[in-house]
Order: sequence, then C-alpha cells, then structure tokens
Amino acid sequence: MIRKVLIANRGEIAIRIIRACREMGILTVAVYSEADREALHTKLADEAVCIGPAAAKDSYLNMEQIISATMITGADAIHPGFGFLSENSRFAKLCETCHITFIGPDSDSIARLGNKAMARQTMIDAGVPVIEGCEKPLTDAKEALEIAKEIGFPVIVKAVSGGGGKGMRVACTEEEFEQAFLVAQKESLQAFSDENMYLEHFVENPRHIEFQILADHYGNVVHLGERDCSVQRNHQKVIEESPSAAVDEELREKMGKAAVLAAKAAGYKNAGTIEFLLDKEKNFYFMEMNTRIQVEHPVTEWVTGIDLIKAQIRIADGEKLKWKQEDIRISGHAIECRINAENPSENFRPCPGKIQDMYLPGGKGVRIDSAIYSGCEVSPYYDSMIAKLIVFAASRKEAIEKMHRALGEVIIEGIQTNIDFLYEIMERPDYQKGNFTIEYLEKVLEEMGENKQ
Ligand code: MV4
Repeated sequence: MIRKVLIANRGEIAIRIIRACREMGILTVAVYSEADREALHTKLADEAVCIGPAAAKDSYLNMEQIISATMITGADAIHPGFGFLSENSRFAKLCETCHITFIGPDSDSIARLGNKAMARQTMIDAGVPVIEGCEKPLTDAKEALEIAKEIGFPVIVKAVSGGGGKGMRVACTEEEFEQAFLVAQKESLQAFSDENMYLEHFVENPRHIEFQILADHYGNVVHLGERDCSVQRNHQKVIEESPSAAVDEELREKMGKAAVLAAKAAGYKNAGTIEFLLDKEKNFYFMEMNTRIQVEHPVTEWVTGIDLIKAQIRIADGEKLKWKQEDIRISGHAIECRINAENPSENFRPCPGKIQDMYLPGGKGVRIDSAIYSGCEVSPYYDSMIAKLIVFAASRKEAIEKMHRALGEVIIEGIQTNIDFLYEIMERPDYQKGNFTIEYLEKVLEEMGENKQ
C-alpha cells in the first residue's frame, strides 16, 4: 500500500499531486532546489527536502539526491509529474531496483516508447495507422536521400530519440534534403547523444489530436477521449480543449480504438497519451506516445469526471481499473489556457521576477492550477508557465465565453504575462469556429504584426 509519496517535481503539477494525495490520505514529501525554498510546493507538502542548487541538473534532475530523499523520508512511491525525470527510463529503472513504486509505466515501456522508431514499428505491427515512412534508423544522409525519394517529398526527418519537436526538420525537395538531415542529426546528437534518424512523409496543415488512456496491471485499457492541442507555438502548446471541434462520435470511436490498441501493443501500464496527426480528409496517424501525465490533463478530467492523478496512484498501487469503456462518458466542453511569464511583444521572451500583487478568477466552471502567490518569485531557472486556467461549460461556445470572462478577471502585477494575448484569441472568429491547425498561431501572429505596422 502506498502511504507516502515523494513528488519529484515543482510548480503547479507538484501542487496538483499534493492535493490528490491529501484527499486520499497519503502523506507527501516535496523536494526543492535552493531557488525553491519559498516555493508553494515546499510549504504545502507534509515534509520537504532540499536536493541541491537551482540549476535543474543539480536538483530536479539529480537522481541520486531524489532517491536518497525518498529513503530518508521513508516514502514508498515517487510521482515524477511531467518534464524533468518523468520520461527517463534509467530513473524508472533505479526506482524499480530500489523497490520504490514509480507512479508511471515500467522502465521497459518508457525506453521502448522513447525510441520513436521502435514505437513506430510497434504500432505498425499492431495495425495502428502510421504515416508513410521508414522506421529503419538512418545515420547516413546519402542513404537517407534514396529512401526519401521513395517516400516522396515533402519529407520530415526525425530523431529516433526525439519527441516534442526536437531534432526535426522538413525537406520540401531533393535539393534541401541533405542539409535538413544533417541539421536535424546534429541537433539530435547534441540533445540526446544519438545520431539515429528516421523519415516520414510530411503531412501538411494537420491538427494535433491526442487520446488519454488509462491501463492497469491486468491488461485493462480504457480511453478517455481526445484533446485538441493544435493551438501551439514552437512546439509549446498554448490552448488545449476537449472534445475537439474536429472529432465527431464516429471518429472518436475509431481513434479511441486505435489508442487502446496502441497501449495494449506496448504492454503499457498507468496513464498515457497517444498523439495523432489528423489531416484535412480526417485520416489520422500515430505520432508518438507520451508516457507521463501531461500539462493539459485537466480538460480530460473535466469532461470525464475522472481524477487522473488519483487514477495514476491507484494503478501504481496495483488496483484494477474501476471503469469499462462503456462507463466512460464525455460530456460538456473544457478549455485550458497556459498562462506564462513572458512578453508576447518581445517574441514571447520569458519574464521572471517577483509577483507584486495578484487576483485569480473563480466562479462556476473555473479551475486554476498554479503555484504562484502574492509576493512569490518566478524563477528564471525553470519553465515560464505560472498557471493553468481551465474552464468547463455545456457547449464549446459557452466554454469560450467563460474563458474570455475569466481571462478578463486575472490580475498579475510585477511581471509580464501572455494573458492579453490569450484574451484576444478568444475573440477571434476563426478560433470560435474551431477553424485551426498546428500552423494557426504562426498565422495569427503574422496578422497581429501586420495590424500594428
Ligand atoms: C509531423 C508533422 C507532419 N508530418 N510528422 C511535431 C512534434 C512531434 N510530436 C511530431 N511533430 C510533427 N510531426 C509528419 N510526418 C508535423 C509535426 C508538427 C507538429 C505536430 C503537432 C503539433 C505541433 C506541430 C508543430 C510542428 C510540426
């Protein structure tokens, strides 16, 4: 039985996990860096252990320190949150070796799905649709060019160890290919120490649709519907919603079945997300599987009524899933906006600093997940996301109206944020109609730039 959980993370997700544990009667241990002595997660947990200097590599990424903190406090499980060590198979393995319950999938699943070429092959074997391409790892640009010609241009070069957009380049023609391959490969070598690349045909103007799944240790898998994460910039999601305006009941059932098949083929356990691209003709293709709880999980929680963090803990503790697929009902509409400490008029440059004063919105159908408080410091060392504003209403239209209202109430003084930018998007007819793909924000920003000149 899990009695005490160490949270190997910071910020709003650490708070989210502390809240779930407290409601379940589970004790919590926070770990914090020297920069986070006054952070909310440090104050709110039952115990807190300092694990090192501000730089993430010395603290939140320091496996030995985190395992030591777990041992010293007698915690029996670690929740990794997202980012940091959440998708590090060596860390999950270390937990397994030390008989600490890692609240997530086993280290083998993380390793297998982290290798994007292997993940692709697993999906092909299972009959999950993938984009035409070549999962054979390639290191030589000349050899890759021959395969690219067979696939047909445009082609996208992806790092086998990549994900989330790192180590990726598009080549529109044969002439561009070698350069694109070498740049992507160099990036991959630097970021992941891996020169292995793979190729896919490049799908133009798709939507990013991802499915949440839950899988227990006894082979039961359910999907909790989709999230539309197309509104993003530089591979950073900005607005997410569930359900997607582009997915009807029939498509949801088809994609959901594929997502469950994907999880089963990977022998997956715990909460996971299957990313798909959805093209204009409503063809969908497997991209990658994320083996962590995601930032945008609250929109799924709201349309399904399921607490995903509690579900993760129960699964890790060996409980059977409480739901069969037919028990899962999607109702209403939820939208999440990521509030970042950044300046939109300076190309979204991060803007850390002290929050002098603040007021966050409330009312029916409004949820804030955040770790900020009046007088707190937003550190330059970590991610600039300072709050998530999530709304729920019966329809998409009402959810947008509610988000617009709630964004209008936010007061954050002392630092720059993207709140006004988000507020403007809620007012756009194209957004309101659900008319967007992954290129949407780029076009919006171009338009906004033109209007200023
Ligand atoms: C693609 C693609 C088009 N065609 N693959 C970006 C992150 C990673 N999950 C996969 N990504 C993409 N893969 C093919 N064959 C376009 C993207 C992509 C993207 C995907 C989802 C959300 C935002 C994106 C932004 C740029 C590119």
